[in-house]
Amino acid sequence: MKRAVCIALAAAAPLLAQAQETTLRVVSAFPENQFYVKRTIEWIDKINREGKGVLQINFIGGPKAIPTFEVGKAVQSGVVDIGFTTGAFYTNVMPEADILKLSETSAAEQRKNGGYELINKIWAEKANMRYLAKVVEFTPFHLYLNRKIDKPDLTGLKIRITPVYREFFQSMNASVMTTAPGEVYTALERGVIDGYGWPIHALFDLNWQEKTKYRVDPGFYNAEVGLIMNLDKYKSLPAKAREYLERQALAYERQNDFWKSYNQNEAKRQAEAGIQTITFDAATSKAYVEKANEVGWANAIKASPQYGPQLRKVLAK
Ligand code: 173
Repeated sequence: MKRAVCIALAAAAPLLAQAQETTLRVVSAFPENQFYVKRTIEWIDKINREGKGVLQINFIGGPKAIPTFEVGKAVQSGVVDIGFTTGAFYTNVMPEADILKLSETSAAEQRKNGGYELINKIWAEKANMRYLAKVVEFTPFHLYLNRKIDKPDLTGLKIRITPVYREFFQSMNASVMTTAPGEVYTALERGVIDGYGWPIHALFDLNWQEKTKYRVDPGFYNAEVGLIMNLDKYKSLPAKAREYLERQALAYERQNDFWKSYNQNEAKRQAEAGIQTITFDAATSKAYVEKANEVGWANAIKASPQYGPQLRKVLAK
């Protein structure tokens, strides 16, 4: 009898170990053919290789699985565990999400100056989320156009936006239209828009260089792409799985210097593809960037009188 119990326990041991392994479901708000997503899938592959028996991640897909602007809600409600997205795509969960674009301090600095804790306080309280890591930064946004301008005036132009650019482009009299990245190519092809806001990089991933004539320099703000997780799921993880996930997320974030050289090369590629730059005189350029920041913070504080000013302390320099 005793022996039988021993044998039964021995047989169950691997099953018990397996029961400790957690599997998380991840979706991307960016199209799967974007380099961002490929890089994230490589990160997931590494997690799965090294995390056997502890943590596995199942990549569900891009906007075909969950539409770009619904990923935040899916993470908030726990329909998925983790979202790969940017704050501008989940302002329908909380307006604070889009404020991260105003970061002048780096993710590494925000881990030290209280920024990371503040972000997680807000994300937990208002969105039922844990902000795991920022994995794109050091990346300005630009205005791309198919019509030439000689001053920062967009009167009569229809520009594709997300919340990132709305108030800034409207302050230059643009008429604006919000779309997910996956719809920009067709809008350009059909001439529905005269331009769009987008980072300095990742144009080629979606072939937009084929339909783009000009880039306005300088850029403004600082693109943020991150990994957000359902807070209940995060809290329910076994300690070992949570530590492992956090370690891997931090290791991914620590590679962000990668974007500095990548972006230089992307600007070069744009020039080689025939995209011309539109620049203004020095005073106008300076005013352009200052206006972006002014409009950005004014809107952030209006949208979140409670947290806008607190975020400013840790994000601005
Ligand atoms: O333009 C966008 O779709 C957008 O808001 C964004 C934000 C961060 C990275 C890439 C795009």
